[in-house]
Amino acid sequence: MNIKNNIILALDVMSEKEAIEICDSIKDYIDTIKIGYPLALAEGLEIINKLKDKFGFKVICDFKVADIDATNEKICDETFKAGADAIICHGFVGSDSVKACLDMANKHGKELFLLTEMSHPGAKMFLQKNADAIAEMGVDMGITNYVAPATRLDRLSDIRKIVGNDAYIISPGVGKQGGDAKKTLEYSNAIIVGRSIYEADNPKIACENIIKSTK
Ligand code: O7M
Repeated sequence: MNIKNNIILALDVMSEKEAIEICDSIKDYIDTIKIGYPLALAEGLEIINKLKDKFGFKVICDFKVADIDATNEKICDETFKAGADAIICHGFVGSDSVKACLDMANKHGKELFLLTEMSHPGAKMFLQKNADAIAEMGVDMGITNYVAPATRLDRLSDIRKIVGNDAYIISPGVGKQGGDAKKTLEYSNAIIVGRSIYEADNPKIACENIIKSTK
């Protein structure tokens, strides 16, 4: 995926109106947005095509798909039909569940991102212990896109080593969760930023400052 300025906006706002206002202010700097449960549940999946049509964005749906294979297949199918360019799935559910997502992404000619280790402190309880194995599973399955944390650069670096330099890693946790944009981009292809942009008094200037900080 080619992502302008290597920044993905995590658009976790709760209304279409707010989403459009934020997108309008950052559209010169950002061409890829991540829509998760907050906005999709508040406004429905139609929000995907509304924002794509209005701004020409690429949309990554962060539904952290984590069910049995048969259910994952249905979730991914509906999400791609609704216009998503990519979907994010969890890896801890195992290769059969992940394969259902990968097959559906391939069927639609769209992309799949595999979530390895998460960025929040709670990820250390269970997920971290298996994150390397999740990344290895992704490599074995031929997956080329990954999500790995900006909040633990040692772990991000470990995951980069496992998936290799040709893989595409996107990293959440910059800003509010404590991660640094420039340091993260030493290992990641793009950062995911939410609150530091959409909660800023001026989201456009917040974007400019993040981009400047990465140079
Ligand atoms: O910049 P923030 O902290 O306001 O937002 C970060 C976004 O990234 C938000 O949408 C989270 O749901 C998401 N995220 C994480 O913060 N940590 C993770 O480990 C994974 C994700 C994510 O995008 O999952 C795919």
